[in-house]
Amino acid sequence: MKYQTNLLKDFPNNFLWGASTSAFQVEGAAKEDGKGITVADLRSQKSKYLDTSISVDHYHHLVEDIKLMADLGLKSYRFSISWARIFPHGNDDKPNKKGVAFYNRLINLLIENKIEPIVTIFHFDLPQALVEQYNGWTNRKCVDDYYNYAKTLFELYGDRVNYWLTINEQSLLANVPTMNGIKASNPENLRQLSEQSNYYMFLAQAKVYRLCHQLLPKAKIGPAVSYMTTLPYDHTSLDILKSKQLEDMIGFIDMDVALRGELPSYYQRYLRDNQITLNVELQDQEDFIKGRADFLGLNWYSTSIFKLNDQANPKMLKGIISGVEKVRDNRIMNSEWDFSCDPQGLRYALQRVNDRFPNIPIIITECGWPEKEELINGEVNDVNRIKYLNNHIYQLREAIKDGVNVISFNPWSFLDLISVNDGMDKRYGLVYVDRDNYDKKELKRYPKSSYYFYQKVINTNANNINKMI
Ligand code: BGP
Repeated sequence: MKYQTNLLKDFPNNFLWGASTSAFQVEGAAKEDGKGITVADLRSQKSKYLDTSISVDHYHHLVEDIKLMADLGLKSYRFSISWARIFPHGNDDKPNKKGVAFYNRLINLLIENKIEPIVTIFHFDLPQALVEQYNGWTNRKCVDDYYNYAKTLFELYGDRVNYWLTINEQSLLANVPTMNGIKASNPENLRQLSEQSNYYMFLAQAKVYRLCHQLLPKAKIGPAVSYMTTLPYDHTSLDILKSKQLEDMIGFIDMDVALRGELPSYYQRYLRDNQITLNVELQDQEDFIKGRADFLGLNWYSTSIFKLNDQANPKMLKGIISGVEKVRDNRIMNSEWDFSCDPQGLRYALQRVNDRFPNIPIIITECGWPEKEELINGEVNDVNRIKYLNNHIYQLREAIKDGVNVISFNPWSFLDLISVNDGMDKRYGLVYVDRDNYDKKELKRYPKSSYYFYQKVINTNANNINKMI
């Protein structure tokens, strides 16, 4: 008898080719139809660029934007629901009808166009009222409020939504606590508060995984995790250990808790070494054991190479792992914002995740290339983005051939949107939106060259991609 492998040779026919956005970065209408103010709204008001009051006005361009998605041929669309559009204060007695209606329209339009909704429950935009009531995620009450919000979404939209993402990039929220609006009277207390909030976010998700399985047995749910490929600059054991620590503490931690149902030992050690004690309750353990994710959403953009440097202490890593600096590999294409284009890094990352959690279904929830762009005669010829997409999709197929169970690819972003730190200067979209940081212009939409390239990818199930370019 001959051994026959059952590994796939290519993208499966039901592969979900999608695209991605998040509410505050596209919707605008920040104070319309009863929506409450969020931490993201306040944070953007302080930015030197534009704020979220208009963003790219997706709220008022819904039909047009979904027509563009349908023409592109999208099979899935990953977007987030704004908590404060459903519950303006985060925990109101009743949901806000107009907010509920907006997402009903959005989801119905997607379904009419045979586009699978992939819904993020919480993407960086905590209702500000919860910060004012009890300092947001630092308080156990936030677990209950998130649970109730998620339950409301399952009841409202669960008949049409099969894929749910619980929290976007929790490790970023834990490492940059201002993203969650956390206030500390004493700055030295910030790390303690931030880790407590990290714990509550883990707990809230565990409870919501379980709830989703109870209420919506056919639906699948998982976290949207930030995971970059982390490589050591030098190849001494010391460097490799440091690189592994970074990978564990920034990338794997969210996956480990979601799939193994406990705080990993490397994180417990970090808490102990930093004299951080968490408030836990007996019942929590059962919640963690019984609430596990079905798949992993991965936000993967690029590879980072780290070099040991005692003096270096990049802001995001502060308090977690200091003493490393990021080094650029000039042999490959690098964007202005220190993102490298390293497609093999994606294949490697997927292999590492698959090694740790064999055969876990993976949805690429974000992956994209930022550029400063201008409209020239109604066109944007974004050749670097095409190169990025082509080569990453090529390597994605290689990962599938390796046996990694990737079921969906949702590049960031469907249309230009406001970047978390760089406003409209840093564009990722397949569709250009004609506005800049200072002038909202007419907010007209123009498909870029990458839109037409990706359309062909979807139409041919990536048969048009047969070499790296
Ligand atoms: C991820 C976020 C997105 C998006 C993206 C690009 O971390 O989930 O919301 O913003 O990164 O980052 P930036 O906007 O900083 O360019």
